[in-house]
Amino acid sequence: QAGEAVPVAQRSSWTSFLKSIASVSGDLSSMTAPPFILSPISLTEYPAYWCERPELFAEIGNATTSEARVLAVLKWFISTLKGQYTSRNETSGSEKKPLNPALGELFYGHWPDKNGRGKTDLIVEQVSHHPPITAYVIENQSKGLKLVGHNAQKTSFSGGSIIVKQIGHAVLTVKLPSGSEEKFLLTLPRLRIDGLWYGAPYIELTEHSNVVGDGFVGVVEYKGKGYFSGKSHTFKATLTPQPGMGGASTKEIVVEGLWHQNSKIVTGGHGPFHDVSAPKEEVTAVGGEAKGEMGPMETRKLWELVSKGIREGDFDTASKEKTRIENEMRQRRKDEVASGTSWELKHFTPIASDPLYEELGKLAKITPPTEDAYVFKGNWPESLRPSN
Ligand code: CLR
Repeated sequence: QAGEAVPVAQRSSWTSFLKSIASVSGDLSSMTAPPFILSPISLTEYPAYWCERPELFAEIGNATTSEARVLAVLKWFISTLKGQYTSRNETSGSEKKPLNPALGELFYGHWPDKNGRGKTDLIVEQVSHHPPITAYVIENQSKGLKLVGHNAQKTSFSGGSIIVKQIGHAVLTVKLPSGSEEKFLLTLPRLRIDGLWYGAPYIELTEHSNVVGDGFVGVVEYKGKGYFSGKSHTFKATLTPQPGMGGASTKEIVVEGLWHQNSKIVTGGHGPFHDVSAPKEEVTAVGGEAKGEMGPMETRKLWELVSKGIREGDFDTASKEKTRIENEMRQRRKDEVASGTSWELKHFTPIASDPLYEELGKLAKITPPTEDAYVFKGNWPESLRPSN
């Protein structure tokens, strides 16, 4: 029955929400949804999903050959998918609609050093509000690893599902002991959000994404229920060495499995590959101001009362506070226009085309051939890098 998981009092507003999704395509982020589907967490917190297995990230820095390195990158990448795409179902019963970040919204955090893996730091900044674009940097300085990326979404409605095309990419820079650098380009899968009719949305990954670098072109293909293995969350990753790109190896490597469980190498080697049955490790949020305090644009401070309202079921307060913030932001934009100024980003500088995306993208025939990017300014807050 329609709306089975929807509280009875919210069924008609859920139906009209679905109708408006079907008619408005592009950007769902600013659409008003019924309370039961609201998440108290802003999209600026989502980049933390990239590092919830910090030891796998650190392992990339320990690899000593191209092949070992690209395998470590792939293993870390695949191991983030469970957190990125199924964790809301586990913590709140279904996919939820995150808070739509304000321009300049910030999130800072870290994962502590443990068992020699080194400390990993995170900065996130909302670099555009309309359309919503989130930029992030994750760095493990002691292992010479830095991930810089941004993401946005284009949504459409098809066959009762929301189709989310992810726009954006990430570049992982690995500093080698020799002093030279190896760079990897990562692109993102397409999402299909099913279960809408019942009010219990969940994500399936579709199409493919790429991991390109160190002499290898990697393609990760995603399939859901009803496709070749018949199971949800199936993937197949193929790493193809590029002749003349330095990779000493010439053999293709294929990995197959379920991204939310485990996988194995089936060609070019054998044995278990990734396994995400062990619990992940959430980021420790820190304030970016003096003494680790949170400034007014830091996500947990900015949305404090909205989140509290959503968590406690006080949707009146949540909605009043949300309107107050949105009006404040609108006023800020008006003032900027009036004074001929514009909002200055704190941690990132936009560039119209990322040369590395073009160079590595060409190898994997990634479309579009060029994409913009956000370059990290290198300014870590004192609370994350006391030595600065
Ligand atoms: C953001 C980038 C992360 C991975 C990720 C996971 C879930 C995605 C989210 C991204 C973007 C926003 C998203 C969300 C799932 C639902 C939500 C697509 C890609 C949309 C805007 C909300 C739809 C509303 C229904 C749940 C009712 O690395």
